[in-house]
Amino acid sequence: MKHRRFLTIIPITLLLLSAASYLMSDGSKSFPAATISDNGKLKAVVLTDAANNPKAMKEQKFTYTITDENGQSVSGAVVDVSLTMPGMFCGVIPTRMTETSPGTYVAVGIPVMKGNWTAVASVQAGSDSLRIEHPFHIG
Ligand SMILES: [Cu+2]
Repeated sequence: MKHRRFLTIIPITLLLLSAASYLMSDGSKSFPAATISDNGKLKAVVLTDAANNPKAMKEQKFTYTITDENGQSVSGAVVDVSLTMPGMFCGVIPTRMTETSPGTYVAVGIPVMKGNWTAVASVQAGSDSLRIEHPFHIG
């Protein structure tokens, strides 16, 4: 009898453990690696640097690829990116921007705490502008 009771405890324990690990998981899987924004004039694709396991207080890279309505790379655009936490008041974190090749812009910034973040970018190319919000998670 004792043995049988013990055997029923195991699946219940496993169930509780899996529920706990689900609740404690950081939910980063629900965040897209890439975000696309297209207004017919400008198109921006943002990629989180997945190789750099995102950590608070560490530099994080975001790569923006900007193209025009013909799919041509847009170089010389002003791409301004800042990092914010939706629903929190921990401020707006600036990033530094480098156009690493024509149409490819890399923003580097430091998310200061764990949680859900948004990289908010405004792109200005000539008279065209585009806004793109890229959600990401810092575990
Ligand atoms: Cu915060």
